[in-house]
Order: sequence, then C-alpha cells, then structure tokens
Amino acid sequence: MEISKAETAAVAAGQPQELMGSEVLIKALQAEGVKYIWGYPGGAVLYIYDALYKQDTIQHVLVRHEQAAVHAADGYARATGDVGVALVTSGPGLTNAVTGIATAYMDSIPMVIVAGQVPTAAIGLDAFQECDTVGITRPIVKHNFLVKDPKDLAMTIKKAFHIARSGRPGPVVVDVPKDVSFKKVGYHGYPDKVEMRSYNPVRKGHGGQIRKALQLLLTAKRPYIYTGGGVLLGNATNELRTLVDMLGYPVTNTLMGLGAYPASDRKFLGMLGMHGTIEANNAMQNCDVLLAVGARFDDRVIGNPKHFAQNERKIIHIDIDPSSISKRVKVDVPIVGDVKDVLTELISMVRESGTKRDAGALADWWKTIETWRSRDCLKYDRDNKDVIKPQYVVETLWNMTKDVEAYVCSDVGQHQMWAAQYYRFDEPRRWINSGGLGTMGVGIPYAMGIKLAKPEAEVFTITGEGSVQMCIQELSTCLQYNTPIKICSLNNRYLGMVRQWQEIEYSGRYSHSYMDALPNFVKLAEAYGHVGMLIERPQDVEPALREARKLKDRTVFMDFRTDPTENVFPMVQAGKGITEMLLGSEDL
Ligand SMILES: Cc1cc2nc3c(=O)[nH]c(=O)nc-3n(C[C@H](O)[C@H](O)[C@H](O)COP(=O)(O)OP(=O)(O)OC[C@H]3O[C@@H](n4cnc5c(N)ncnc54)[C@H](O)[C@@H]3O)c2cc1C
Ligand SMILES: Cc1ncc(C[n+]2csc(CCOP(=O)(O)OP(=O)(O)O)c2C)c(N)n1
Ligand SMILES: [Mg+2]
Repeated sequence: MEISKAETAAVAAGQPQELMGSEVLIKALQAEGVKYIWGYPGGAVLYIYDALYKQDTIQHVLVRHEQAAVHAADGYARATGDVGVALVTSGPGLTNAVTGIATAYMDSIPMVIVAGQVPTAAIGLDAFQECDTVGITRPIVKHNFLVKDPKDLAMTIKKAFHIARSGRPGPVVVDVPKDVSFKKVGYHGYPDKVEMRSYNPVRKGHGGQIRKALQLLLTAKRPYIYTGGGVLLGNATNELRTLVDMLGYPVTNTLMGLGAYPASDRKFLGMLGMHGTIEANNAMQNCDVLLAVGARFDDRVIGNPKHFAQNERKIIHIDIDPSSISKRVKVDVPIVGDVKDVLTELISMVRESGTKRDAGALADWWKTIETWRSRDCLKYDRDNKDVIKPQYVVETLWNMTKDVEAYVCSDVGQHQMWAAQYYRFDEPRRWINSGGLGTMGVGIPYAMGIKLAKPEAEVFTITGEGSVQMCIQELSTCLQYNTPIKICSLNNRYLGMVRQWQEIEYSGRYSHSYMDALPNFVKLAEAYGHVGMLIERPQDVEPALREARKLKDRTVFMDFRTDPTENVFPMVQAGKGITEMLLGSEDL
C-alpha cells in the first residue's frame, strides 16, 4: 500500500481517493518514512491492523506486553534519532503503555503512540475497554490528540510527528476511535506542510546573549562545560567536540549525555552528580564560569541546591526549552535555542575573537583538577579472585568492545550506575538508558528496538535480576523477530540500589529488598529458545563474554553471580552537597 506515482498524480489532479481512516493512517505513517511499529492488537485497532496486513513497507513487531512496545520504539528512537512508533489498543492496551510513555517523556524522546479508542458515539458511556486516553496521558506527553473525524487523520499524524521531533522532543499520543479508522474518507495525499500558530520552537539563539556568553567564557579563570542529553537529542556532538578542543576546557556529561563528548579524552572528567566522579563534582562546585549545554540541572546532578548556591559562579545555559532555564538554579546568561545552531555560532565567535585567555589561571585550574583526578575514585578490587565484582564485568565488556560498533543499554539500579561509570562511551547514541523516570524493565525492549535498527551492531543490555524480570517475556519477541541481543545480568540477589540505600540511610534495615526464589535464568533463557550461561567465578567472565559474542545470531542470557554487598561509589547522599561524597565503605 505504498503511495504510487499514479496515486500522487491523481491527488495532484485533485481527485481524492476513497480510503478507510485506517488506510489513511497507514499511508500517513509511510509518508513519514516509518519502517517499524511495535504494537499489540485488540478490538479497537483491528481496522488499523487490517490496513497493516495489506501493505509491506512497514514491519510490525508483535511484542508480549504494551509497555515493551513503547520501550522498544523508544530505544529505536534513542539510537537512531528518528521518531519511534508504537500501536496499542484501547483501555488496558493504553494503560499498559503508560509507563513507556512516561519514560520517553521524562527523557525527551521523540515518539508517536497510536492508541485505539471505542467508537466516538460510545465515548463517555463506560464502553467495553474504554478509558480516557487523553486525560490519562495528558501529564506525560508533549501533546495528545483525539481524532474525531477521519478527514483530520492525515493532518493529525503530520502534526504529531512534527511536534514529537521538533523543539524539545517528546512523545505524542494519537487516540483513534474505531469508527474513525473504519469510515471512508476522500484522501487528498499527505500534507507537505504543517502550520501551528501557537507552536514555533526557537532554533537560533539570540546573538547578543551568545556574545555575552563568549566574553564570560574567554575571561574565565576556572571554566567548566556541563553537557547533557540535549547535545545528543540535537545531534550536536561534533560542534561540542570542536568547541571544547578550541577552548581546552574541562567537560563533564550527565548520565543522559554520556557519549556526547568522548570519554577517552583527557578533558573529560567523567559523569557528574550523585554517582559522579570527584573531579567532575568538585569542578562543578568550584568553577567560576559554567557553560551548561542541553542539561537541565537535575536534582541528581546538583545535589542540595543550597550547597550548590554557596559558591559563586556565572552560569550560561543553552536549552531549546525556555521552561528548562532557571527552573532549578538561577542562570546569568540564558540562551534559548537549538544546541547545534547556538554552538555553531559560538564556535565562529571564538574563532573571530581576539580575546586572550588567561593561560596561567587555566593551568592552575587544570592542576587542581588533576589532584582531584589522582584520587582515582573509581578504583575497586579489580584482582578479586573469589567473587565477581560487578564493575569488572562492565570493564571487561568495555575492553572487549570499545573498538566495535556496540550499543549498551541498561535497566535501572546499581548495574546502571556501574555501566555508566565503567563503560567509557566515545560515541553518541551508544548508551541507552532511562534516566528521568528510572524505569526498571527497559533493558530487554530497548535492546530489541536497537537491534532492529542496527542489525550489524552488537547490542548489549546490562541489567539486574530484579529489573530483567519486569519485561522478561520479551525474550519471546526477540526469537520471533530474530533480534539477537546479549544480556549481561549482574545478579546480586538483591534489589541492589534499594539495599544500598537501606544500608546507608536506614541503618541496615533491609526491608523487602532481597530476592528469594529467583528463576533458573539459564533454563528460562533456554525455554525461550535462547542460550543461557551461568558465570560464577571472576576468571570465567572474559571467556563467557567472548563466547557470547561469537554466537552472533543468538540471544544470550549471561547470569553473572556478582558480589551481593557491593555498593556504588562515589555517592552523594540525599540532602548533601555534590562535593560531600562517600567514596567507599570506609566512609560509612
Ligand atoms: C538510579 C539513578 C541514578 C542516577 N544518578 C545520576 C547521576 O549520578 N548523574 C546524572 O547526571 N544523572 C543521574 N541520573 C539521571 C537523572 O535522574 C536525570 O535523568 C539526568 O541527570 C538528566 O540529564 P540531563 O540534564 O542531561 O537532561 P535530559 O533529560 O537529557 O534533558 C535534556 C535537556 O536538553 C534540552 N534539549 C533537548 N533538545 C535540545 C536541543 N536540540 N537543543 C538544546 N537543548 C535541547 C531539553 O529541553 C532538556 O532541558 C540517575 C538516574 C537513575 C535512575
Ligand atoms: C518500575 C520500578 N519500580 C521500582 C523502582 C525502584 N528501584 C530502583 S533500583 C531498584 C532495584 C533494582 O534491582 P536490580 O534490577 O536487581 O538491580 P541492582 O540494583 O541490584 O543492580 C528498584 C526497586 C524503579 N526504579 N522502577
Ligand atoms: Mg540486583
């Protein structure tokens, strides 16, 4: 059901085609270049599924739970930068998708979620499988639509994609009642323009503000560049690298920004925040000019705001969303605009500027930073021969895959932090995780979504035995659609991140954080048609990873039995300032 030349000609000649709403919807998705839809059928979307059946350009992936449909489409969007698309039925289909939608919303991921709805005449009558989709999703979407007339379908899809991918990206829900997908309508072709008077995101930054930023940056004595997910979302890694290289200033990334600047470069101080490095956090606290780029001063990054405000520094903040600026900290030079545009302008101003930087002050600043760095805060018991240290698994994986095209996803918990700390990302969009909502269960669906987009790449998920059970059913989808992924489960038999907080903040009262009666993951993987491996000794870690990687066409579940008592350090406790870090168990 591709748009043929004849059709285009007919439409150009002003002759509309008589199509069902569902067919218009699919044509609109095709016109948007959609290649994959992750979804799950049900009564309200059967006409849409029927239209999918009659075409062969979009591949539909039948997941096992709607939450995973949204996560997989979200993973695809994070890895490619394209809009991820999911399709769910009304009522429970939509409510199952809610966690996925909220996850994408918190991390500003471009997505379109099409949901079926009961027929328009039945809305509000407690019809079978009815729920107020627009109401339920309103606080967790960038925008949502209820389509009441099939005539509006094509333009609604056009708007949905435009809103999802422009400005600060985000998920858009399109609620389609069954009669709207069934009724016939004259199709005039997919609109080539979209106009929304009330929605015009600013791309170009204000020249005067950028000049002010330039002056501050060039006269700084202790400058620092703090970058986040916005650099990846705005595809501005090259511009960031150019600017940092020109200035020679230290740089850090948030959890969401890892890969925006190469971790292997000396100017990179590591991730900052609650589990950031000493050098990254101390530089944040002690700099005199801070350039924040596509980062939103999250509470996990600045710690106690009063402590953060104790030191004076000038803050320049580049963000496409004006509501992100001065939300949590006062900013001196706000620049609303797209990170790529603004950085490009800043780079050319730096090139043209005659202002000399204070070389002496900069050298002193770097010396101070190197003293912090020399404390090597990520050191751990590398040579332990008795028990597998979780950090060792991640570090070994990084050593083995740093030169290949590898994507690393994670779930949520301690393993996520170890992945962020010990896998050193040099490239953008290679690290895929849920930061804002912190959703356990994303690991397998994310990997599945990425593997479809990047079939030649190696795709790993670093997970925990708690998180992985939240979407474990998707192992079945991996088999059906031949998306061979490698699952590295750091199995500590605990909801480790919860256990860590209970140890440190709740005097060791381990309330319901121990997982008893875990399944035999090897047999479970085998039952789903995959390969399972149990790894219990440190010396088996590397051979297991090597063997798993050799099994290119198979999904492999590696159950690493790791040290159950290991904690993530450094750690900034709740209410503390970012330089008040615990560095190891000796600080407890
Ligand atoms: C267990 C756990 C522990 C965590 N610990 C840490 C930690 O130690 N350190 C840490 O950093 N995070 C941590 N997080 C993640 C944290 O909760 C936040 O998700 C994260 O800090 C936000 O990253 P960000 O500021 O880069 O914002 P993002 O959520 O990535 O937001 C991006 C910003 O960029 C803007 N933007 C988007 N597109 C553009 C564009 N084209 N141009 C300009 N601006 C744009 C957006 O408007 C937004 O303000 C943790 C999460 C979990 C689950
Ligand atoms: C859906 C969901 N429920 C609860 C939490 C709270 N939570 C955060 S980390 C964590 C423990 C995760 O355990 P596991 O997956 O085994 O990882 P570990 O911390 O042990 O590495 C929990 C329960 C969450 N983030 N998401
Ligand atoms: Mg665990």
